[in-house]
Amino acid sequence: GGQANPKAAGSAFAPSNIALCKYWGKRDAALNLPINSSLSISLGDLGTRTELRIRDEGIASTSSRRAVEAMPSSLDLVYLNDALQSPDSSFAQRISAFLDLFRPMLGNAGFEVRTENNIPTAAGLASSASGFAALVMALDDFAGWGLERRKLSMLARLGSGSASRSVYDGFVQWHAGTHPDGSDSFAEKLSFQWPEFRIGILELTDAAKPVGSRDGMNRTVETSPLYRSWPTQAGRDIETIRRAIQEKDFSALGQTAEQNALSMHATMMSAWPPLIYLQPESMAMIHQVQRVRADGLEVYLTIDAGPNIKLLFLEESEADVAGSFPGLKIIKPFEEVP
Ligand code: 2P0
Repeated sequence: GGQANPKAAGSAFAPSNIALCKYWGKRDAALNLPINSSLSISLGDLGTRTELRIRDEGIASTSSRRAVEAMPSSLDLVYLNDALQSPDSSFAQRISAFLDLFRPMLGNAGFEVRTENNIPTAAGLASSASGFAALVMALDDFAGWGLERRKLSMLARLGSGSASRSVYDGFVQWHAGTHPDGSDSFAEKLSFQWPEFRIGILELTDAAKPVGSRDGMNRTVETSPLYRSWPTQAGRDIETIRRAIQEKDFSALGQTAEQNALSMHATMMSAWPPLIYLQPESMAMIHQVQRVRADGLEVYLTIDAGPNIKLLFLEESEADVAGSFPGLKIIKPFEEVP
């Protein structure tokens, strides 16, 4: 019955986020503790909605029931955009491994997890960030824990580092912390609104990235001679970006975010074997951003561990930016909060 505690089902939405000062490198792989603090902007209503219930309770349709009976050995049933995922898939395995952390306190049951992404799952638009944030919040809703945001952020971090930032809207800072147990490594919302802030997403290619972020950052920390300068730069950049947000100094924000992203890519490229996430289309776009900026249009870019480019600009430049970059998807992070 639905009156019992825990609830029959828990559900939550979490936005995706894009870092302006990047998280790159861990000091603890098991707890996802970062070497440097990072700062992001959440993407409003673009993200993940997740629903969670105990498995086998109230399976509605016969087709679902048949699908379930076909895989009796799996503990959890994991759906992504309505499609049941194989328990051998890395997607289902990461979710089940995460749920293992909470199972003992929730009756050791298997779960049915339904997750819907409204962001393109393409390279570089992190769905693990919104995914684990939504999963933790759905668990909290299901179990009736009523955890404070800071705790939700720390739990989401255990699923994926960047997920620690996706439990909030707007600008968010993830404090790296120094404790080996992670008790001071959580994200916090920066209270500044910037309604004119725009993000443009260019999906250049949906080619799967050759190396995931997780292995990529470990390889960078272990082998890149440039990585030793990264924590210092990230520390400087995050302060500059914080100040720029506070003072609404878009030029300072854009310049610092672009330099931060390209510096991260420099550490990736100098790893061995080299990590080159940029594709020819990415390079062409980087040069085009420089060209239009030289022509007086104030637009900056950021790039994650993938080939796609994200543009940063203000509402006043929206028409010109859209004209210069056909196919651009424009996100208004402060106007699309659900
Ligand atoms: C970020 N990225 O700050 C950086 C920039 C990619 C490039 O956080 O191993 O999926 O799960 O902690 O969070 C992607 O890494 O890695 C990421 P894990 P995660 O957004």
